[in-house]
Amino acid sequence: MVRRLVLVLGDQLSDDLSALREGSKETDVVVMAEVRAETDYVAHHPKKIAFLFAAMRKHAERLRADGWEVRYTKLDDPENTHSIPGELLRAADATGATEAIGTEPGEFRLIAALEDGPLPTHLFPDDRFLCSHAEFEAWAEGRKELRMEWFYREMRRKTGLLMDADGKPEGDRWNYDHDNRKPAPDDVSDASAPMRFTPDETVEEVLALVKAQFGNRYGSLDDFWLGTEPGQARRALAHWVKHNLPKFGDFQDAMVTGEPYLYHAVLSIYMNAGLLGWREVCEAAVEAYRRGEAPINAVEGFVRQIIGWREYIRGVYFLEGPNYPQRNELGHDRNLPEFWWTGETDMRCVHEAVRATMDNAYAHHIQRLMVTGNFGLLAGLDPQQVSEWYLIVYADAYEWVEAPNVVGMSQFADGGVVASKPYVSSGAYIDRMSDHCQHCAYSVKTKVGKGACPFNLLYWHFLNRHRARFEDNPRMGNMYRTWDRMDAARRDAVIADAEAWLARMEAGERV
Ligand code: FAD
Ligand code: DLZ
Ligand code: SF4
Repeated sequence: MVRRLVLVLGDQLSDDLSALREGSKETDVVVMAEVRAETDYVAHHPKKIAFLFAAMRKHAERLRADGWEVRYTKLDDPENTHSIPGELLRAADATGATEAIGTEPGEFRLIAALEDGPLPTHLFPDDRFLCSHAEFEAWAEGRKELRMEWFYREMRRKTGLLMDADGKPEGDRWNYDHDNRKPAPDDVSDASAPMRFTPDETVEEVLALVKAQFGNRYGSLDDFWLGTEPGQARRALAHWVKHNLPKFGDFQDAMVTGEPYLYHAVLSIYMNAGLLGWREVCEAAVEAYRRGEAPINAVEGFVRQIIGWREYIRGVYFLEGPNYPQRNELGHDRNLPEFWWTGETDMRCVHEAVRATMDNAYAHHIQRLMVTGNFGLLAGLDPQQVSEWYLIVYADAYEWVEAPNVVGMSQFADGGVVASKPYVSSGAYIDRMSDHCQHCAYSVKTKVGKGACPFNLLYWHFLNRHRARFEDNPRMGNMYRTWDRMDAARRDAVIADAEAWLARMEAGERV
């Protein structure tokens, strides 16, 4: 029998992986490697690296216990070539293997490196997802617009999740989003923080390595509490279903100072690395609904995020191809301001989101979309710099999921593949959904002049500078009519104030 290498990447830590299914414990050798090419292609948050390395080391042990021969390279191994193709080649030399197999990586960059690498490597589809590339392509074929809602209904039918015996959606409605927009509650004392895990020996060893090698990077390594094995991820899921799922729907779009997680699941970190699968996560939520422990709006909303949004986003990444992350349809080119890295800004909402991100390698969806994302789009930041920032700072970020969310949904740089209109809002939205404005140096009620909230100024600046593109969009007509009703002197003052504010930001002043 030919001896082959079976590559398992850092975000492929699932027991049921196509490459492992295709490999043979009798003849093949699993290769796993901690390498600089992966830690440094962008300067990932140290917590993300620590989480992955610890989870990788434990996965290697599980595979060994399961009867696999595993060649595992630690980052500080003096022989480490520091690239995945390099480690495959070294393993081939050592074992006599002449070819490798793997599961398709979630980034075009790494797919190309493996396909063009020195060792013949065959990649099998990543069937840990519900929707294959071919199925998504077939769904997208001939459609003028790739609306997530229609895709989601297909996935509901396909899985049978929240469907009744007649093939109708549970409760006769496909989507309960309308019920899921409650503003920040006054009291969130019942929101439970995600389940925390005390670092064990493996995690401690990795934390020391990451501190020594990546300690100077953006992001804090302190207070590491993430789970790093499937059993822990499952306990975190059960904990969230019990404590927070019931309120997840109601307050999905809310933001509260000092509550970085609110009722969110904090499960994408585990799911994207392979420690949890879409089915068990959805089933845990649906079972809570069946037991009468969580309402339909919460459970449907959650299931939609997983079999709808998550699968749709991945479908778009692979459908649109390797150039997708480079798109810049709005021609935005402003550099990222320093406060995206430090949180040092008078904008309370941005400060909260950036500080939480630095501390936890996590921010919830509405902070990502309506605070930092919204700001980036309004201020005309270069979408590639914005995208790189998101890839660096979040522990759940891999390009397949990060790029369509950032370049597409949040920055509209794909020209409307993911979003039918740009996700822009003035300060009023943030004020309605959060308590941040109450603690802010700016005044959200002030639209122009001294102390005006920058989101108010930049909102009109954005609409004004992109008028030719958006004024005929039926969902944006109202915005332009409101703008046109303002008297000309006020419009000029808003634009002048917005430009002065942007100039101060670009000059590096505290804004
Ligand atoms: P919850 O809010 O509790 O949602 C439950 C689950 O639904 C998540 O765990 C996730 O698996 C899934 N989900 C929800 N929305 C999306 C979505 N739009 N795309 C994919 N999955 C989704 N998600 C990532 O996993 N990685 C990223 O790099 C990432 N970057 C983002 C960047 C921007 C600008 C935006 C607007 C969204 C991004 N998202 C990303 C989607 C979403 O914000 C995160 O999945 C979510 O915040 C993760 O936290 P949670 O587990 O507490 O999610
Ligand atoms: C994100 C990441 C990091 C930081 N380090 C490694 C690593 O050292 N070894 C590895 O196999 N994978 C790592 N990863 C995950 C890969 O970057 C990921 O597989 C690709 O980005 C494709 O999704
Ligand atoms: Fe953010 Fe404006 Fe509110 Fe300040 S006033 S928190 S900048 S929306």
